[in-house]
Amino acid sequence: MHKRTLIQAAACAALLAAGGAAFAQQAPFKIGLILPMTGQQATTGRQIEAAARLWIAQNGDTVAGRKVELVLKDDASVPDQTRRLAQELVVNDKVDVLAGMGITPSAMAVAPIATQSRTPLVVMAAATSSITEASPWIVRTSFTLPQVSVALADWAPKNNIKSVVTLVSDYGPGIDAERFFSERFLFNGGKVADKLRVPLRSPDFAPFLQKVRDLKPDALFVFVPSGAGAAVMKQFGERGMDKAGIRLIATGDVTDDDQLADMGDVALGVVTSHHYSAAHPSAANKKFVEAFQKANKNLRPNFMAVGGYDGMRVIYESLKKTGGKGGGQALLDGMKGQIFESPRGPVFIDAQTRDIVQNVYLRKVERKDGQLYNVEFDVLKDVKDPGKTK
Ligand code: VNL
Repeated sequence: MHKRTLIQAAACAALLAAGGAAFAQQAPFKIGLILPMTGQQATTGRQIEAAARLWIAQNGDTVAGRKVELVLKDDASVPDQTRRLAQELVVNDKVDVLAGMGITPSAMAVAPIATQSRTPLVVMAAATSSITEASPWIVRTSFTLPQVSVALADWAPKNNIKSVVTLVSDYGPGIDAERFFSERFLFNGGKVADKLRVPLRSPDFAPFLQKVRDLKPDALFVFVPSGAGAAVMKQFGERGMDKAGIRLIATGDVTDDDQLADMGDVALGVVTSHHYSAAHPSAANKKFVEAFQKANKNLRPNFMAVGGYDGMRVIYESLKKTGGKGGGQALLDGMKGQIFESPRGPVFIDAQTRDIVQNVYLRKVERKDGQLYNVEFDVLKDVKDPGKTK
């Protein structure tokens, strides 16, 4: 009796040990994805989550034999929440990678946590140039405002736009857009009649647009974050700006594919520059848009979705390179220098800056198959972020 119990106990312990080892080996690879699923930037969260899930559905939830788990958290784009959630994900959930970051203040709040915990942070949305300099553990798959603003400042003076007023959201990406657009536009001989900044939270564009009407520039240049474009467009139309002969030019954040279909005729003809259009005419993009719409009740993917989709690819490819083992430094090294064809076109993660190098397209809003789209008519190839200080 006694002997049998001992043998049983020993067998049990051996089983437990073996099970423990197997368990340790197969602990899932965790991606802590922090997004604004509620609040003013909720469309960004919805787009990126859908894109990340599409990536997993298309590529499987196992990489090099290792199970991958997405741990999604909603920060409502409140930076204090983002920081707290990132801390919890690193300390309690022991995530291997942090990802998401709907707005610049969220990315900035998490940067020190990435550095201290040596956890790679894949920024999929936020687009202020300096973000990648806030931590050597940051890799970006979205874009930067300087990257997309300069092309428009070259296009405008060649197209009868000699004077502008700029109107931007008063925080990181808006200040980048204002500065890089204005500097280049001035360099090209243009005149900037005024620079207006609107608050990020619950902006009222009316008084600003009134001021623009009085100044009567050839064009109004706008940056507002994804989700706010439709309100700008509506008020631009209601105030008769277009009829007063003022053209609207913008970064593609304003004619956001998430909202563009419902913006109406006022959007027709608006010229923007950006890195992604759902109408980008490549086979890879057609496949992406079709699959995304099929999986999401016909929702059209926007540039945020592509940032999320490509961010997942960068994580998967890097995990593959480590043979499923992961490890902060090895993952970060594996992310640097990746080259691939994104739905937006060819892209490259610059190993030096950890920022994305990509094509920037000039686009015009046109009706295509009965729906409004950003139709590309020119391209600047392989544009690096001009905002880097080093
Ligand atoms: C940011 C930049 C956010 C561009 C955006 O949408 C955007 C940012 C939420 O860096 O905060 O379109």
